[in-house]
Amino acid sequence: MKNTLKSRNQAVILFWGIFSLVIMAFMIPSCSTVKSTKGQKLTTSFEVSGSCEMCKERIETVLDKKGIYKAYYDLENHRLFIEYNSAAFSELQIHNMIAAVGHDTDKVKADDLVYENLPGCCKYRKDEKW
Ligand SMILES: [Cu+2]
Repeated sequence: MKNTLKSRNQAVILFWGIFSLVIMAFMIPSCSTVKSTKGQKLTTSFEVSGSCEMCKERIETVLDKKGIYKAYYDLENHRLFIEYNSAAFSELQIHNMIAAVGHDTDKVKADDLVYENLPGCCKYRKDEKW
C-alpha cells in the first residue's frame, strides 16, 4: 500500500516533469523565432557606383524585395539610401545583391565579367583605376 502510493507519487512527478519539459521545448524556440522574424528596421546609406538612369533603375529594382522597405539611389552623389528589416537581410547581403548586378559598393566590388556585360552608358569605371 505504502509502496504503491510512493510509486504513484513518482509517476505524478514524472508526468509533470515531462509535461513541463515539453511545454518549455515548445516555448523556447517559438519565443526566439518571433524575435528573429520580427527583426529591426534599419536605415543606412553607403556608396554605390553608377552612371545613369538605367543604373539607378537596376539598383533600385534588385532591392525591390520583401524585407526592404525603401531603396533610393542618389545618382548624383553615388549614394544608396536604404531602409530594411535586420532579420531579412544583413548589410553585407545588400552590398552583395548590388554587386551581383554589376555595381561596386564601398564594401563589395562587382565581378569584372558582370561589369563588362553592362550597357555602355553604365560603364562607371571609365576614369577609375581598379
Ligand atoms: Cu547606367
